[in-house]
Amino acid sequence: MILEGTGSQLKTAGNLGSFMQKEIFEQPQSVVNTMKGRINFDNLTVQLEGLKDHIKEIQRCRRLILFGCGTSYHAGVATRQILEELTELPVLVELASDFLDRNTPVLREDVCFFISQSGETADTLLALRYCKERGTLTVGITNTAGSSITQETDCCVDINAGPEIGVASTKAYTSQFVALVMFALMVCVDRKSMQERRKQIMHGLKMLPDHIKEVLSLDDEIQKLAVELYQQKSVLIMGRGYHYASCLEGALKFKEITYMHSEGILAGELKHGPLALVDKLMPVIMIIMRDHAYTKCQNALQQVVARQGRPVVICDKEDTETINVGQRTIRVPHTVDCLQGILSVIPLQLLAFHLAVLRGYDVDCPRNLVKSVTLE
Ligand code: G6Q
Repeated sequence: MILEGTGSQLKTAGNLGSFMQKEIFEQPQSVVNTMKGRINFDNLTVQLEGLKDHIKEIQRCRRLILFGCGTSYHAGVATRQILEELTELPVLVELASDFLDRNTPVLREDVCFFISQSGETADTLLALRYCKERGTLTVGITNTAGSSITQETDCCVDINAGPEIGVASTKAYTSQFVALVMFALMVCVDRKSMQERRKQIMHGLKMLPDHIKEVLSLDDEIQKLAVELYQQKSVLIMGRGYHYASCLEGALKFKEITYMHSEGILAGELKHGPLALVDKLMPVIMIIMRDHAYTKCQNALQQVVARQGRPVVICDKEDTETINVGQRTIRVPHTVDCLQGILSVIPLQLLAFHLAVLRGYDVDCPRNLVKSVTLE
């Protein structure tokens, strides 16, 4: 399906032209569906029914291990930091295929999470069986009730994002993200020292649908950026901390549907190699948000600019320091640090979509890919 017209033309026609675009624009509602009936914003509690019989065991465990492939793996990378902070447990994130290639020790005291939109991905399912055989508690995070992962895990959280048809995952990613943050909030409910932090995050979750709407309203601006970029061969996406996952996920969207070469680069690694790629011709997108990594990201920006790079910066709309230095910016609303990654990834979803349309590709069914990878 080749789309014509700009994003806004498609939207005002009340007829979003592809499943992917429709699913990107559903995110203010899909994140609400993930939270619905589970969060009480008055008494600041979270109840994930599927986990309630196992929560004590989870609180006593030694490590959390998150498994997934592709986008679902990125949801683990995106939430690792807040899980470490709120659970005070070591958290490992594993690509299921890589985990299976090793003879990886897992311990009975580990709790293993299997993140999968479809619930049928072969590598994730095989990793689940491997962990089960070794006696760990297994938890599914899926979008498909009745799927193999929901049936074979000891307990499960349905992310309730609604059916996702576009091969490139969008709303499932943000709902997986929200579900994992809710899990972290549930685990630390009794920790006195965490109550202020929990309140902040709950507030961020409450505001999330409005913040996502605000990001989606940047669609026309992002479409214009796509017009400038669509004939390029390559795009580098750089960030760190909470936003490294958005870089990886953005680069995956670019590869999948635009067929452009794209890499998500951890800004802390720039000097160890990737900086050699930067010159005045290389398209670069940087994510710089007002969080604990801000100064380090500003340093990375200076390194890129010093090599004649002209990055587009996704930043906080109130960050005048970044806005005033003359870089091209995409300005998103500010939220609590651990949820900001949801707002930094959506501009990249939109950009990938517009680039693919301008390049004349079928955004819903990219070449060589299928929605559910049921073979190893
Ligand atoms: C991303 C894709 C893909 C997907 C994996 C894992 O845009 O949809 O990377 O996330 O194939 O699929 P499941 O989440 O269904 O396990």
